[in-house]
Amino acid sequence: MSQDLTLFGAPISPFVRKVRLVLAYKGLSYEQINVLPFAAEIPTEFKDNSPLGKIPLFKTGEDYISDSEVICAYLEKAFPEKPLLPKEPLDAARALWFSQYASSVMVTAIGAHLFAERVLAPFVFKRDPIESDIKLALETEIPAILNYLESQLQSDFLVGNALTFADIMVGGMFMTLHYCNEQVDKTLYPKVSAYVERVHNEPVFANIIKEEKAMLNAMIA
Ligand SMILES: N[C@@H](CCC(=O)N[C@@H](CS)C(=O)NCC(=O)O)C(=O)O
Repeated sequence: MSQDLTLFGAPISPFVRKVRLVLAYKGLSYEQINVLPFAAEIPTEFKDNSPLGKIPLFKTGEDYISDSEVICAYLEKAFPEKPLLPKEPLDAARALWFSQYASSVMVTAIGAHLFAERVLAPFVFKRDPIESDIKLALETEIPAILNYLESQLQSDFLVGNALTFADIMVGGMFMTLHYCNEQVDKTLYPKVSAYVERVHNEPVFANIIKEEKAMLNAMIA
């Protein structure tokens, strides 16, 4: 590889996970520096080079890039082998749409309302969960997401017949759902349930799921 790559962030963040999945899929090696934005100790290099203080931050050579979508766009251009953005313009738009949808709607419901309250609140933040957020996620927001995805799935993957940025981010959010001990109901959402199983069995996902599960178990022990 021609230049050093460094990823700053905590793998359990869905935005950091997205970049880790893309790096792994493209077969790129990199250094990982753990940064938790709310921790007492934040590395100076991260503070000095992350304008919004959010993870992930990425370093390529001597340059820094913020925001997971932007980092992924960079990786796709810099390392075009094993593409994750379809060539056909409308397919590319659809892949980016699902990535956006997962980064906004799914992160709010599954990440902020369910995972943060059911897992992070008791085990990391050491406070009582906000039960109304969990209820909102489970009874309203997540069913709406599953209905939408069920209506959109037409083949093995969200766009065409190959893994794209859409599956990277959507599949990643289903990892978070599983960490909350929730599964997709096979009877109500047969296409989504089969899709999640298929994507999570892709080698790139299977390896990262194994790594993250070990980290999560250590975190909540
Ligand atoms: N749009 C950003 C969102 C990144 C983000 O919100 N990361 C969260 C962790 S999951 C964070 O760093 N939060 C700290 C903060 O908002 O100060 C991206 O895609 O990278």
